[in-house]
Amino acid sequence: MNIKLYYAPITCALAPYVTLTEAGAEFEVEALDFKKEQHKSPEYLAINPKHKVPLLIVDGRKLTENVAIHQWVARTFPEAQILPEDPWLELQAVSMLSWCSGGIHPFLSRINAPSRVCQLREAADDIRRAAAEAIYENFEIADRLLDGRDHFFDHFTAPDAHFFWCFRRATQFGLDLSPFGNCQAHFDRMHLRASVQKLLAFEKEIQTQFAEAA
Ligand SMILES: N[C@@H](CCC(=O)N[C@@H](CS)C(=O)NCC(=O)O)C(=O)O
Repeated sequence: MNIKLYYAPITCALAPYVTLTEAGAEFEVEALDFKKEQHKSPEYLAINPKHKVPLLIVDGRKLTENVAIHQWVARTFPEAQILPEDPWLELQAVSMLSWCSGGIHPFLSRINAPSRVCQLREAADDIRRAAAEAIYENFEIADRLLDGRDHFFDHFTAPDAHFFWCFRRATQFGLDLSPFGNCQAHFDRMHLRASVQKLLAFEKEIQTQFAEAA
């Protein structure tokens, strides 16, 4: 099986990098330089008109969206238990992935680029403030879910990887995350995983390559 992950540093494509690694999958990574707008190049648009990462290509077939990609990883490498085995818990995990993707990520995107929501420059601070409030509300929920637990479920699963990315992105925006001690502890624990260490080393390597080529 030939697996290729289209990825860019910092982005939510970090999450499937982690789940594929946790699953023991052999995969190739195609890193895009967003600063050079490689995700909007005609070549990439021809593969993925959404101009987003992650994109997974499996034996020539394309799969976009984190929620679907993690499920593919879970089904393809069942022994890795990337999603809980129990059908109800599995759906709870899919629900959490959708929450990360649809309920948290869009607010992170607004903080990163308020002009995508409103072109008025004077609106930018308000958009960021409202998005930060939504992030805090969501992290409060996550903090309660993680109370007394190492992971969202009884072992590492895809929502841990996806939420790890959400929390990491929030740390990069200088938000006050101090009220979310359980999320912070989860974030610290995730850093100890071999998959995350591999990812962070890979990210650094790619960022260095991109900086040298700039
Ligand atoms: N719902 C998608 C979101 C993917 C997404 O928004 N990716 C961002 C990076 S975090 C991206 O590629 N943005 C580039 C763009 O929108 O042009 C998923 O969860 O896979």
